[in-house]
Amino acid sequence: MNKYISASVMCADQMNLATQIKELEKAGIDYLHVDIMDGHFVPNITLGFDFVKDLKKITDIPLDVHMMVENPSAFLEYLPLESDDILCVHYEAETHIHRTLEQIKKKGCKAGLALNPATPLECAKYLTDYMDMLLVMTVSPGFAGQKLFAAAERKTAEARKMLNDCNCKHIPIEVDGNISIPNAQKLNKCGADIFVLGTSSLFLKDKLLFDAAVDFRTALGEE
Ligand code: S6P
Ligand code: MG
Repeated sequence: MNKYISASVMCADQMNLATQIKELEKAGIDYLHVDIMDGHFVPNITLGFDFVKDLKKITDIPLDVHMMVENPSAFLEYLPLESDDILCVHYEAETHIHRTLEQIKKKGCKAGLALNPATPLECAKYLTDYMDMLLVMTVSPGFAGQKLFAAAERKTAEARKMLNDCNCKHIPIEVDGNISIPNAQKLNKCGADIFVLGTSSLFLKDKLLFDAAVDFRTALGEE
C-alpha cells in the first residue's frame, strides 16, 4: 500500500493559514488532518464546522477530519465532505458506532474509526465492512506535542495483523500523535499507512514546510 502524509492543521500558524495551505499543496501533502474537539470528549476545544467549510473553499487537498466530540452522529450533517474526504469518529464517543459509520458512508465520504490508546482492537473487528480507515491513536487525543504511548508499535502491528487476517489488507491504518521521523520509521515497519504530521516533524521552527515534507518522505523511503 502507498504511504500518505496528513498534515495536522491545528499545528499550523493560524494567522498565516492560507499561505501555509499553499505551501502544503506545493509539498504534495496527501490530506489535511482537521482536529475537531468539543471540550467534553477531550479536554480541549479546537477547529469547528465553519472552519471546515472555509478550508474547502481555498484548497483541493482532501480532508481527513478527526472528530473528538461526544455523539458525533449529531453533527455529521454540518460537514460538507466529498468522496475523497475522510470523516473519522471515535469508538468511545458513540453508543451505536456501527450506525454512525453507516451514516458517514451515506454522506458519500470515507468513514474512519478511531481508537484511543487503551481501547482494544477487537472493538473494530466486526466493523471492517463499514470502515475505509482505522485510526490508531498513538497519544491520548486532545493536544499536540505529546509523547508516543508505550505500546503504540505493538498495537499498530497487531492492528495490521487483525486487518490482514480478515481480508482487509486494503484498509489503511492511520497513526496520530508524536509522529516524528524515528517514530514514523518504526510505525511504518509495523504496518502504518497514513501518518499525521504535527509539531514532531512538519511544523518546525527551523525548517520550511516543503523541506520538512521532503525529509519525511525520504526517511520513509518514499520519493
Ligand atoms: C490531538 C490531535 C492530533 C494532533 C497531532 C499533533 O490529539 O488528534 O491530530 O494535532 O497529533 O502532532 P504532534 O506531532 O504535535 O503530536
Ligand atoms: Mg488528530
